[in-house]
Amino acid sequence: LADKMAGRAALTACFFGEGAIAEGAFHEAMNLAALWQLPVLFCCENNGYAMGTALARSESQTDLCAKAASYGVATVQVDGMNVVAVLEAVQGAAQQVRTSGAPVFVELRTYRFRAHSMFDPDLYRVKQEIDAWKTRGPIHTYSARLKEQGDLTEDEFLALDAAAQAEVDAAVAFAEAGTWEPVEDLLRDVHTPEGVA
Ligand SMILES: Cc1ncc(C[n+]2csc(CCOP(=O)(O)OP(=O)(O)O)c2C)c(N)n1
Repeated sequence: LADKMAGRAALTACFFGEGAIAEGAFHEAMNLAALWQLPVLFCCENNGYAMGTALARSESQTDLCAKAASYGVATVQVDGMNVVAVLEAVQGAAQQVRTSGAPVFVELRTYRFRAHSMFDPDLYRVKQEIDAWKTRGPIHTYSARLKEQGDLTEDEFLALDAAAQAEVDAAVAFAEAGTWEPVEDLLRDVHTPEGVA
């Protein structure tokens, strides 16, 4: 909205899980983005479970694109496990937002291999389901495709994998060695008029 009012040619991308679609804020955002023709790319990562709640247990309409479409928002559904399909779908959707100035809703159909958090005992689904989705894991399928095409060797893959693991290990070590934020910083970047918060 700010970009449109200021006449800036910008696009805002919002990322959220399908769990957010059960919240009123999603519907208000869809309505106003469509009504006011705002340049927003809504990216919904639909992994089938909001924490431990399967989509069909919380939604009367499980077709998420139909919900966005009911507000007059253009929609695209894509296999979120396919790296190339995601790239193409999101590039196309972003282009559509830029040329039309109107919002587009992208549903990325994917899966969460691990529990929602360390407090989630993961008892709401069977191991076979997780294993079946793992065979479609994008790191495996995309690296296999690159190897088939002759664009990646096993050694190169292992080197990339080790580099990614080292980066994560370094980030964890950095976080664990860090100090607590000072209390004075709690309201930094919180956008409220001074004194109100
Ligand atoms: C505004 C708000 N409402 C409710 C919650 C409680 N809550 C935490 S996670 C969650 C479900 C999230 O679902 P999804 O985004 O699909 O996440 P996933 O389990 O796939 O990580 C909810 C309702 C919250 N954190 N914030």
